[in-house]
Amino acid sequence: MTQAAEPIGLSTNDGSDRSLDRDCTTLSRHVLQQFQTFTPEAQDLSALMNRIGLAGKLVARRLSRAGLMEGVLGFTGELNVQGESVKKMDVYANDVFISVFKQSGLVCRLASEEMENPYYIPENCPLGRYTLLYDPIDGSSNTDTNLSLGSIFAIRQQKGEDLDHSASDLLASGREQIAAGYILYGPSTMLVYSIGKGVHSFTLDPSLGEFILTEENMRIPTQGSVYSVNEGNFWQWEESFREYIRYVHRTEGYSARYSGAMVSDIHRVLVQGGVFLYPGTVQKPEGKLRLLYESAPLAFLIEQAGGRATTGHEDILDVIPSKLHQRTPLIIGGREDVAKVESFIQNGH
Ligand code: P6P
Repeated sequence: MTQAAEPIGLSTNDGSDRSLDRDCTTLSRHVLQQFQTFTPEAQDLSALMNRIGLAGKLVARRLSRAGLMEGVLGFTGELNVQGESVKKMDVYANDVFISVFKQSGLVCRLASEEMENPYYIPENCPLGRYTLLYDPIDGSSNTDTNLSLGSIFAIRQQKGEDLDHSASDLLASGREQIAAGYILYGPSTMLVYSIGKGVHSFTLDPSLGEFILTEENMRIPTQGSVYSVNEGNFWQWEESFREYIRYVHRTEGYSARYSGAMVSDIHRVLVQGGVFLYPGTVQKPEGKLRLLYESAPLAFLIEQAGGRATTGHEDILDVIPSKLHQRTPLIIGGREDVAKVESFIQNGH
């Protein structure tokens, strides 16, 4: 007599239904679960995150084939608004984020490291009340060497009509962000995000073409062994930062990790604990990293995970920029690790 098939929906011995449920916990579903409602705002953010996921998939696909295709790697020969040489991947990824939001009715404006002024998607304005701020490829120096890279994003609610396209409402503190996160293009492609209800990570399952929930409510260790900084800049820093580096050099238990892509280094700090820092220099006290689409989104995320992010004198999320591409010093990580760096600054070393 043959064994009757298990009724669908009941858990089976191997827990296969549980894995089915996990495989169905996609990004868009998870956002709705976070809201525990289906209001228009919840639906909007769910659709927004789904499109950011699509952008991540398109960039990941391009990166995975970069060595096999013409015209993917290398420089364009142009300089961006930051005066930096532009990689072909920078341009491609920048265009991807614009394309995924066309005909979405969601995002009216996109502000990017690669564009001097925000890009408007006319068909979405004024209906679309959201603005996407993003660094399409963070760590583009790693593109031609097959090392980890990232994309960083933040979502803000448009304030006012912005009829003159000045986007002046974007010059506001990071506490105005309604969502933020990053995509990490590494051995696997991960998307980590928060809508202010904790930090959650997803892993791209290429066989499904979906980001599947990996970890919910991530918490950064308050203290870790990793310090992540480009020590090649040692002699350009203020003395307090040199004193901190001398401290970790002579103190047992610290390890230096630095990849050249902030998303990769900060993901390590989120998972294992520690601190990432990019101080200003005597010549450029404002630092290298940008506030609105690099430091503020990452600060939002790390604070949601129980960590801290500061300029050394002020919480990153409290800084109100005077210009779109404003730069900032950044110290970000576990509470105790950030406090240790601050102690050298406050003691006026
Ligand atoms: P440096 C990449 O260009 C980036 O913005 C961050 O991702 C990275 O941490 C940093 O700059 C690297 O800068 O000066 O150490 O090469």
